[in-house]
Amino acid sequence: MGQTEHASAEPADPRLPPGQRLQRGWPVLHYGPVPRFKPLTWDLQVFGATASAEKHSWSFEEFHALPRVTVRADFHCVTRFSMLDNEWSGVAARTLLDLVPPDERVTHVMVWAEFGYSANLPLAEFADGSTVFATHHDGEPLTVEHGFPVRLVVPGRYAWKGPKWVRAIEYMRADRRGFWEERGYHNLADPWAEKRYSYQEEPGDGPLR
Ligand SMILES: Nc1nc2c(c(=O)[nH]1)N[C@H]1C(S)=C(S)[C@@H](COP(=O)(O)O)O[C@H]1N2
Ligand SMILES: [Mo]
Repeated sequence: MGQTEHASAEPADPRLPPGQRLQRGWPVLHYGPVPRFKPLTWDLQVFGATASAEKHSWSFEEFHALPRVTVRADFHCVTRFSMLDNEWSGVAARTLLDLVPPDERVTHVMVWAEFGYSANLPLAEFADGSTVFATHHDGEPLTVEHGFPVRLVVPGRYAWKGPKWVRAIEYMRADRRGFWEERGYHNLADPWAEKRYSYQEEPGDGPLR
């Protein structure tokens, strides 16, 4: 490749992971229909291997009374678009872990959304301070297409690891694949290492399919 070619190319934004391009505007992307929000029956549950062995659930009002955080983060979809510098506010996953502790054998969580969509995460990634159950984006309440009333945001992973319309968190003592992880996407979903597809997985990256 010649010098001139290099000079004419726009310098890549260092916040863009390999193979990603910038997106203007915010596309809507999901599998299946948009759920209708039912305020009276909506809850957010924690189940599985809790330390107390009990399930926990928050009503819509209770969830909205929890302590809140704001996180600035980039957003990377595996279909190669990225949006930089989003402001998400909501409840830190860390806060939910403190309120409903997992038992000491928990290694992973499954985050469940309406209609059975799910995504698995290592407990450490879930517990990271940047992982947030977001109700707002750039100061505005989420629209229903973008996950109202609450979606998960996991800045260190491709965006499919962030279910929209979250309804439950399952504490797990072993890893298990979520919706896309069962359908050909990489268990780890690290955008910086381009861990996009399950055929790239090394032994130990995830449970067998
Ligand atoms: N419930 C649910 N959440 C989902 C998805 C989905 O299909 N269902 N798709 C994921 C994918 S692949 C992406 S890129 C983002 C897109 O979020 P957006 O529509 O707000 O841009 O949502 C994620 N969360
Ligand atoms: Mo995506």
